[in-house]
Amino acid sequence: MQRKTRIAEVRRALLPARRVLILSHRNPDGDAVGSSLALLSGLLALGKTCEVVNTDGVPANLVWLPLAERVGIGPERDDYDTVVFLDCGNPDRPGVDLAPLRGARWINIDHHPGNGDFGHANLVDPAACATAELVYEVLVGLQVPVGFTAATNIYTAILTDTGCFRFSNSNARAFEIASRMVGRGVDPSWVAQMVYDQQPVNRLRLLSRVLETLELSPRDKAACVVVTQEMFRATHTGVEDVEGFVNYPRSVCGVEVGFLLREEPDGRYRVAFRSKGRVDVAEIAREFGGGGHRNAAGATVEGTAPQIRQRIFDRVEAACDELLLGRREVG
Ligand SMILES: [Mn+2]
Repeated sequence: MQRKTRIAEVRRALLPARRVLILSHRNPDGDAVGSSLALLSGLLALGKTCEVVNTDGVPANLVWLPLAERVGIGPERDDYDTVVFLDCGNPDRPGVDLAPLRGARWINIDHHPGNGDFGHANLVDPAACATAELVYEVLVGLQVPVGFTAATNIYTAILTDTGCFRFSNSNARAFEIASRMVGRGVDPSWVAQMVYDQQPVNRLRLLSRVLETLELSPRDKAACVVVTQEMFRATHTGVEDVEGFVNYPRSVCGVEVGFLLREEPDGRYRVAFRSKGRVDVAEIAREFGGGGHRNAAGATVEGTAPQIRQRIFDRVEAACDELLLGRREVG
């Protein structure tokens, strides 16, 4: 279905809504928080009662976002007529009890490939640079003015989800909307400073330990770093401090796929994959029971760090061999 039709569908679902719950995925990023708050500002302007919930709260580098103080960590009522899922590939991603929400109308707005259209209304487009792009279009469809508050949230979501306009989702639309948001008063230099230049010193102490674990696969196509619970304890840090670390192994010269293994309290490992674009890491993540985008994906895996690292090294090297073969056939 065309995006326009989907937007109209979401608009029709939102217009009669009175009590709206806005949800996004656990361990939220700039897109999860930014798209939630942008939608909140639009729905408040339409006079709706809204609650924004993220089980993990707002990460420290995003607490300055306009309306961030409105994010709660659990639903406070059980009489919502509408629930909006943002940036969630499936309804379990927010980590909230869905049973009391079954009677509400579910609206699903997302850009993850493989999103199962689990809502009553679905606006899912993997071509969107961020969920916030889709939220922006919904706000335009609802004819609510996009002021400084919504603009700052949308701009920040696009900035962070495109990796500061470096990832392959940095398309013309990303720049177009970002430019419009600057036109509404967003200051890019200020936003970048607020998001990226306020790092807690403990995060850098953690980073220095993590970089010590850097290993490359035999032919340097994959690079891996490991984060352990012991490192968190030693540096007084937590999961939220790891955000972005996976870009270091990915940034190594010649490497196609960077990945980070993060030890969970139960001993399993959360794997974050990042590709430079040639290797589809969503496919690899699926083989490990996870999923995601072509260039950014994740999975939770059992085993020791060296075992998991070896399995992924083998898999990435095989994928690179296939690419090479493919190129020869073409040539
Ligand atoms: Mn996103």
